Amino acid sequence: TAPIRLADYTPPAWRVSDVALEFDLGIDSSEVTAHLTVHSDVDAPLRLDGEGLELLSIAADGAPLDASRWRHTDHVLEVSGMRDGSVLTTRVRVQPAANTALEGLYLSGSREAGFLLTQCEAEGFRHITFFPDRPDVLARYTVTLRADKARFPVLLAGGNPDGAGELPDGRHWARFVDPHPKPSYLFALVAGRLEKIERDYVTAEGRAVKLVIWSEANAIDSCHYAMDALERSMRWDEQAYGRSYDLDVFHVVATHDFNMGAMENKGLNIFNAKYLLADPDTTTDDEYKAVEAVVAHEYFHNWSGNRVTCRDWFQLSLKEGLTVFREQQFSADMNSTALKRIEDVALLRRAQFPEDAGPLAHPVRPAEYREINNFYTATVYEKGAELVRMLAGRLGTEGFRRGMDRYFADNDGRAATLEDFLGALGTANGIDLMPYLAWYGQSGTPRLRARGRYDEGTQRYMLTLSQYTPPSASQPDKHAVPIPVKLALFDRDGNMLPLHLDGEARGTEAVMVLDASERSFTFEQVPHAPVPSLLRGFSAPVLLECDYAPAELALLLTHDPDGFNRWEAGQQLAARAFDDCRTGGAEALDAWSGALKRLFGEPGLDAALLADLLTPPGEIELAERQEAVDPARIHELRQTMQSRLGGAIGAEALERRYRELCASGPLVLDAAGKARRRLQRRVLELLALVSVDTAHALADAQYRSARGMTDRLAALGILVRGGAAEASDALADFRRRHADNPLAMDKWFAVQAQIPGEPALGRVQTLERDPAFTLKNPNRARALLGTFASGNPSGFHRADGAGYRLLAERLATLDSLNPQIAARLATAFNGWQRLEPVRRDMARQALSDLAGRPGLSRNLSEIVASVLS
Ligand code: HT7
Ligand code: ZN
Repeated sequence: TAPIRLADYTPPAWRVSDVALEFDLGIDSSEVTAHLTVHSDVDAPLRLDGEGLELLSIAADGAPLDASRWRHTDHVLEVSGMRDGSVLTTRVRVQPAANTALEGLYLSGSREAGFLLTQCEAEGFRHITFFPDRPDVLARYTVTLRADKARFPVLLAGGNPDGAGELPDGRHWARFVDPHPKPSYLFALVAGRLEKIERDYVTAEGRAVKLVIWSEANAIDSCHYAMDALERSMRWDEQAYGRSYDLDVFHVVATHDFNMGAMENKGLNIFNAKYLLADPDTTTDDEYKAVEAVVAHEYFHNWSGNRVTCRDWFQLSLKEGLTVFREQQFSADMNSTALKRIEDVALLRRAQFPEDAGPLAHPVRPAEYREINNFYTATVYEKGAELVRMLAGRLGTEGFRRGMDRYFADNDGRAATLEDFLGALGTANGIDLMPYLAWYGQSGTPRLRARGRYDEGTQRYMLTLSQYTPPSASQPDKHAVPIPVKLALFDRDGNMLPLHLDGEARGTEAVMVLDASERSFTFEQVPHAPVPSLLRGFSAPVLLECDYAPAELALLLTHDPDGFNRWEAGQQLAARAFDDCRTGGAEALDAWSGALKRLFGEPGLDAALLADLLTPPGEIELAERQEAVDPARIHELRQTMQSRLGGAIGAEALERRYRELCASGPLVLDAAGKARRRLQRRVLELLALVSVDTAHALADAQYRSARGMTDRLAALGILVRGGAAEASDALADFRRRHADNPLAMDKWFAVQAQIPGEPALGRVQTLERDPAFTLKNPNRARALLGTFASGNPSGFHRADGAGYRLLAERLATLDSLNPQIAARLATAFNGWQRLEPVRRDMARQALSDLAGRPGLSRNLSEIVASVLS
């Protein structure tokens, strides 16, 4: 298929003002009647999208349509002779139980006990009925659901309830009206046997709202945390952005069968159960945070995405980047600003930087795509959020709020573009932000070079900043982008120096904007050669290149008052320590382990921050800095550097600290409890590298006495990844204990898929034969195959290529069931060109074999072709 291009955008020839949908729901067969009131002022046929629909009838303004007036080809229904204001009625049949792609109307769970639901973003609505399925067609929806009452007692759709009643033959109906015009991708329905919890909420504007969370009966007690998170999110959006909820009901539904994390359908959010259900026995601390974050993210879409939507899918980051940023702000406010920033930057480096450095690189606003589902990427989400953060930083808190108010006011009820966004932010502040558009149109991570020169005679420090973005195949000439560099200068005792720039005192922290290829900034009244702390708070998504001496990084790691910057200095130093392990050097390794040993003994240092400081960059990030990547060697060297750290701190000190951190009493889910568990886990991991038997005995004891999933899974991971003798009993116990809980069982599969090195493949193959494994469930497929391929570099990248062949085989099978999931898992091959030659050849062979298979989906073939290019 030919690519769809941003440059070819044209407004829709036909608009739809009102949609009345009627569903006669059944598991094997559902009938959908759609009445579309259509409008146009041009003389063109009405073209509607539709895929996999059995057309039963078609009429215009109540009269059956003559066959000469319509044509149904492949994926399009074309109708001629429609007038402005006419109503087109189509009736189609779809088959929910046969829908394994989980796009459109499908069945979650078993035929006997499962429920029906929809997923429409990005282009699922065309699998439900004929419609101009594009985000710039906004319509008012009235939805009537009819179904057997015993099998489908609960009937839900987006919008406000507008009546319900009984029908003959044990059937019933329910109607919903959404007063807010919306694009088709925000349509949703749910029908089945579900339980609920409810809460009353009154918005800042005085609207009484019923909040309802639905799940299958056995999970309803695990919905309370999400309800609290939802209420916190609603309050926060009122306070931080002045945005209130705008319907009388807000429904949220959990499903175990979902392609992504969650979906912000207007008034009817649908969640992957992984991001909604939470209880201490099966949910880790990190997962609790993820539930809070995803609940908030989907809720925040109600304004950034729903009230103001996207003109076309090229603008996806307009809603996703902005909403990720809003969630980041919320999570920082609810928890810890420094820890949240560390988490987000670590994610960016682990997921987005590699994407931006390889054949899958694309701009935050791509210029073209074949399959839009392949563009829900770390670049669109995470880098997109970083771009909003830069804009917010440029405008300051008040200016950004002013700009956002303007954006929402000007674009409410519209399908907007990134130009609309930058325009509103800029206009509200009298600033031209359009230079930032360059960030949206260019792929690749810019390199930021920093060189400092101190002149003792004049007491001046000149900092020269320059930028460079490596060319890519589709963009051989990259342009300079505006890079805000927040910085501070430290003296040799670790104190921040006052900044004097251009004769002006600027406090101790300032932002320099590098708006060209190179610029120099001269600081005056600098008493000694300073140590610059650059890019504070990660003020721009770039790769910093600065020739720090290890001692300078150790100084920042030890003294920077800001938790994030401390961590950042530690990460840079750790990367250098890794190089020492590779080359036999010692300077950085000693500086890193020495500084951390001192911090380990420092009273009062936040336990969670210390845990993060003690964690070097992951194997994926370390591989990014290398040529001819050998993942097994990287794993080995990272283990070595960590054992050097463990050795520097000392087994005795580690064990002592571990025992101090072991809690007695009930499980507490507050920040202190989470921090303690995080550090306890890290300390035990380090101990396992210097005193393995002691650590395994402690892990075994921890597994058995654990009061919650965080401690239980941490212990299990240490035993399983460390190849401990105790591992198999612990795994058997875990399975017995959690056999009925799919989310816990996903962890059981995932933890085993993380076994490092050669043995991982055999374990994965054994687990594939486990009765609890199925490729049909995305969470299960991701837990085993996704963790193996994307989360276990030394296991997946076996030197004999068997990991590549296994993945390629499974992708072919998975593609026939669920192309979205197959395509996503295939991104594990990204970066194969940078592998050492033996692995590179085998990865290429596996990919070429896969590419040569007949009948691959558009989703998978696009990823495979891009990765191979
Ligand atoms: N906006 C949602 C995207 C999404 C999605 C996209 C493609 C296929 C399935 C999907 N499920 C959800 C999620 C979000 O960013 O909030
Ligand atoms: Zn989103």
